[in-house]
Amino acid sequence: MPSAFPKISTIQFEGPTSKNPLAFKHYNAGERVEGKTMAEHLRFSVVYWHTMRGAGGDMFGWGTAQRAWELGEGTVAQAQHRARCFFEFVEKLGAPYYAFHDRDVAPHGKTLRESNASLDAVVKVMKQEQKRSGVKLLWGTAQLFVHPRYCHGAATSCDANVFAYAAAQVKKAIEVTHELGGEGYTFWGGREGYSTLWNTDMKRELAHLAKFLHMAVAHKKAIGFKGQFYIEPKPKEPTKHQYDADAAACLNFLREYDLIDHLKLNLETNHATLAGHTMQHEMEVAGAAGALGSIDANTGDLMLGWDTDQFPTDLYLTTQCMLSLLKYGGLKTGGVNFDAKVRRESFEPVDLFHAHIGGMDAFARGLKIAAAIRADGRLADFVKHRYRSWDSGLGKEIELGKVGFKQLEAHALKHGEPKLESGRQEFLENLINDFI
Ligand code: XUL
Ligand code: CO
Repeated sequence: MPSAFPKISTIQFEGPTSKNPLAFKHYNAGERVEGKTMAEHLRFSVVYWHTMRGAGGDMFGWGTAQRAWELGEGTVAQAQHRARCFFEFVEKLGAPYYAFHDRDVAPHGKTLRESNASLDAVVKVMKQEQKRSGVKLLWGTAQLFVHPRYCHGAATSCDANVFAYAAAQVKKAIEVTHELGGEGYTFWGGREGYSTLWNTDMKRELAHLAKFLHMAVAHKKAIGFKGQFYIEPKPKEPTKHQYDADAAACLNFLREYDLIDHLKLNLETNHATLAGHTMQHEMEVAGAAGALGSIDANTGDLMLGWDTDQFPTDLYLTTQCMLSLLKYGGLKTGGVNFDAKVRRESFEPVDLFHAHIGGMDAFARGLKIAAAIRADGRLADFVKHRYRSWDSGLGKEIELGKVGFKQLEAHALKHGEPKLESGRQEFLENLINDFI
């Protein structure tokens, strides 16, 4: 097979002084940080959809991307060829994982049977390519938002026949994920939400979504798939309100419908910011609930209010991500998955390399900075010290549930006005800057 990236060889680590744009300056896969290699901490993953299927089109213009492997045929053979090109990219980049939707690797058929057959034919090639390259599947998912049948949603559609079609599609997607040895499976509710409440029975739709997920859990068990299920929060886009709005909404939904033991969260930076949160906030919400599963690493644009899915290069962002990840014990089945796309103006294949190398280096630096902040200890000591009134005496008794309002009233009457201390935000911001 002719090379899709003939001028590019495997990306090497050359260190911080290198001027080579096609080399890592900070991501050194085998380098150890806090007792694990960078590769083990970061578990980088490339997404099939933006990397191979993103043509750079927007609502004002056609695609711009120059992709020699796009022959415009829409056939299974074409999809198989594209899959081989994808693995060449991931292998040359040196990322250990990838993620895909069923319908971005294989064409939509006229019937479900035909779609499944096309998917099987492409999965066969993906399996061969995984074996050849050593690249593994982080998670699979089903695309339940492109086809017109899903215009009212999939699991939350007003039409039970659509629910059934979506269930059949997800059943197959879980099965091929299992076949490819996937370490997880993600549910992102592409159109699980509403455009207007005038036509929507929200209570019923939410109950249907829960039923759908319970069926998925049952099927997972039935076929012996051991991968982790994730739910991916996003507040809006394409619908005006997506039910999986943010980490807190997802956790509440999972608890209400008795799904909390079966799904963790796959958090995405640009989704967090669309919800009015920072990624660090979302990671702390998930981490505190023991539900921090995986991250879709990208970033938005401060000036734009939509999901721009840009590659992450901001060291404050990656440092915050890595501080939260290290705090909650690191990634297990999840990864740092670049759900990100190059700009419409960055239309050459080499831009795909620049983008991923930059994201990987930014996360490697975030990891090193976070580890240095933790080794220094002043930040953690400050926080610990700030809460010291809870470590003994009254605070400890409150935490242990040994006192009630009566005893607390007696305490307040006896001790009078509490003496507070500064929160020292500016001091801490300066402290963090010493490491960046
Ligand atoms: C959409 C998004 C999806 C999911 C997978 O905003 O993030 O690509 O990650 O369906
Ligand atoms: Co995503």
